Amino acid sequence: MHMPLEDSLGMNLLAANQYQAEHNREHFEAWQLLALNVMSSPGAGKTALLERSLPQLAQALSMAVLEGDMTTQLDAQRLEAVGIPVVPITTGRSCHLDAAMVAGGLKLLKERLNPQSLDLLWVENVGNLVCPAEFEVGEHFKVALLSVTEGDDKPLKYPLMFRQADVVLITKIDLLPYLPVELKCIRHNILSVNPQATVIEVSAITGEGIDAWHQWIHSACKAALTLALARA
Ligand SMILES: Nc1nc2c(ncn2[C@@H]2O[C@H](COP(=O)(O)OP(=O)(O)OP(=O)(O)O)[C@@H](O)[C@H]2O)c(=O)[nH]1
Ligand SMILES: [Mg+2]
Repeated sequence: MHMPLEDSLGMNLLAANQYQAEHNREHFEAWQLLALNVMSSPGAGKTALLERSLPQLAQALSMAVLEGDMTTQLDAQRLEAVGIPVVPITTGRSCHLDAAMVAGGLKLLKERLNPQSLDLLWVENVGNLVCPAEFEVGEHFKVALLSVTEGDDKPLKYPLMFRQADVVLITKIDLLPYLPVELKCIRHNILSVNPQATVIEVSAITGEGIDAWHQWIHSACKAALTLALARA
């Protein structure tokens, strides 16, 4: 059977990415380091969530961030201000991080610290609800954010992101009183494309739901450690 050229190129690209992603994951496991890939459309609140969460999580976990952005280092600067080591990855024309870019980020991170001293590596992906879902970077879990201002239909219109997510955070719930949107409808649409997803409602402004989110992170760390020990 003949595959159209663009399809076979696309397949090769994804296969090469997958190969590099597995390589990254081998490093994470050797370092006993949990890697989380945080994805959403632009402005859903990825950086704000990290700004809210990292100071509290830092009391128990040693962390670093790989910060993907197309042009600026603005998000990296916001997170450096929180006191967590951040490596900016400028993707240029690419609307997503890929595994090779993350490998490059890891190399820079290793110049600054010993990755074995870390418990948790955050990867904030480029704001985009489509492409980041196609490119694994070696993460253990995918975290997708959907803000209430985006409308309840987004899980149905962009299903891959929500189908692949291990946890979906419905963000900016402090804005619900001002919007013609039903939380239960957003939740229903997420679960209709991914019945296994853990769904947590949060506000980075008021802190509502943040404890439940942190509990999820601590159980993800335990799950990754158990898996690493079982493989060792
Ligand atoms: N009301 C409200 N605003 C929020 C919340 N979280 C984020 N915001 C605001 O939403 C805007 C975008 O937040 P960011 O954290 O920059 O979003 P992001 O997903 O990191 O954006 P990109 O990295 O550009 O894709 C900012 O003005 C935030 O202050 C929230 O929980 N409630
Ligand atoms: Mg951001």
